Amino acid sequence: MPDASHAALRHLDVAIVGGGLAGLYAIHRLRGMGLKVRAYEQGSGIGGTWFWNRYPGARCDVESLEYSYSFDEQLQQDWKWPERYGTQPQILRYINHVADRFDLRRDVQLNTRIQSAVFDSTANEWTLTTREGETIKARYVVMAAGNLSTPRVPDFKGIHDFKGKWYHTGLWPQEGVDFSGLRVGVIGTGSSGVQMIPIIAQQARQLTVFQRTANFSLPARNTPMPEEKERRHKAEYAQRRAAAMETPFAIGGHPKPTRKTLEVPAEERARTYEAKWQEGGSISYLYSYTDLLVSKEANDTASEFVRDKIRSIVKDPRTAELLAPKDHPIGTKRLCLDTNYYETYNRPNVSLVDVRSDPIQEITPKGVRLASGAEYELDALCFATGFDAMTGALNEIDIRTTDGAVLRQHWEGGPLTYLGLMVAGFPNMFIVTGPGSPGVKTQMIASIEQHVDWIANAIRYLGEHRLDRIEPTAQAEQDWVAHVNAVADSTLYPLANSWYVGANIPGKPRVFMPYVGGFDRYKKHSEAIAVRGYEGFTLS
Ligand code: N01
Repeated sequence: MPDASHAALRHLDVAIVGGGLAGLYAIHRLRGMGLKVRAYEQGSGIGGTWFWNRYPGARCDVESLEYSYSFDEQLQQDWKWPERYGTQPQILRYINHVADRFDLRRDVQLNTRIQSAVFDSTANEWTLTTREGETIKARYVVMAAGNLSTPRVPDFKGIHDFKGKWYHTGLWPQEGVDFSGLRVGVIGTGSSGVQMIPIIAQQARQLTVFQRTANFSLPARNTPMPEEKERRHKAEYAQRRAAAMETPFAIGGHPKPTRKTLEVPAEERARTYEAKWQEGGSISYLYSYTDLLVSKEANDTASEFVRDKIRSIVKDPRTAELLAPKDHPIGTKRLCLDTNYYETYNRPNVSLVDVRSDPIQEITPKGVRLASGAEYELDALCFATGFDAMTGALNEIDIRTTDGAVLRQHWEGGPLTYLGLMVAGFPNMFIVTGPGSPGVKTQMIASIEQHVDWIANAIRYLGEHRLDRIEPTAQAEQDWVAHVNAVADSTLYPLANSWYVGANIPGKPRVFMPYVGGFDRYKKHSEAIAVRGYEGFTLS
């Protein structure tokens, strides 16, 4: 509950929704402009994604020297990442360090869920209300509520009758879970499932994985941080960050490919794929050739290489064939990174159940029953079933204006934004890495910093020009959404049933949500728009 100091009506320049990596940087950046800001975070701690996703094996799939803030040279020099890829506890420790180092906590209010946000079109002011009963007034709102922050457990019949314990990866208990000696079921084989399954397999008496769709996964090849690698990286950190800005994924250190896949002889291709498989990481693999994400024929070669790897690792041929993805080209769903994922299926205590051919019918008090009637008795059940991605967090807030605009209605047919940053009809409301932004297809922190800087500059511009509001025109929004879709349609991405198109949520409109034209193009374009006096926006 908020303490007494929160009870009075609060007036802010900027109310920030969310206390994760985006919300925290927004506090730092906007407070640095002399603005009165405050972030509202529903969790009992800061960190967003890295606060909630504490499942066993949770780890970032971008290397730790890249997946970190760039806004402070001394911070990036001082911080020591212990491993090539940061674990959830390591990243959460880093976020807490940043909050302390830059004194951000005093402007974060924890355990506070924003329930509604209403824009008064006459006063040009937002009024936010919290579940805890507080009212906040602010000139601007920055929605930093995350893209994968609304965990989703499928609506299985009988789930509440299950006698064992069940968990979702995105709502994992802070104290952890001990699966020793238990019969455990995991539903879902996306990035979360793929990371969690090898660890749970080591603890559980029996692990049953319920797979609906096989996903491609590459070895992470995680290691303790090599000292020499860290030293070299830090010696040229600023240049490396700048170079990352010139790439589609905002990740440096990978030479851009120059050749098309089929121009290269098959034996040479196989050697390249093998070298990248051995090196580990997903960017390097997708950077093998220029056309892997635009040509199906090219992609088939990279997909088949990984399918063959799966067949060579997994001893039982039936299990191997089930694990080998065939319904989407590699890279068109988020490519997973793993440590011993496929090897785990060779363990005697692990079995794979295909719930594509025999779907889950219901959860029973004892376990999981499939349509065929087969029942699996379980002591614990883990849902790695994903999130209501990109729109879930904002649609949970009742966002409207006194002019009658309602965000949930505006987005009924799928999210509409201009640059992923603002929505027509909702003045002075900014979104960090929203739908229509490249955020989720990039090194997320780079996109967060770029978006927040853009927002800060827009707010400064309004102040300097004595203007009260900014909003995109309906035409600019329509054109941007059409552009986002046209870019996606020129690639193989739409071939996959992924959360990028809302496919994991029954009834969600199928619209391609992220901008896949590349971080580099997006950054130049959005910044040029600002330089041209905020083209496509109405300022008044
Ligand atoms: O979720 P997902 P996630 N019956 O949506 C299955 C980021 N992330 O939490 O594909 C049976 O990818 C579903 O099956 P299907 C990353 O961006 C990053 O794993 O819909 N199965 C799928 O297998 C990632 O993409 C990191 O057929 C059902 C799974 O559940 C995003 O978060 C780590 C089902 C959901 O996969 C989300 O990943 C973790 C049903 N009714 C996450 N409903 C790293 O940085 C759903 N499924 C490493």
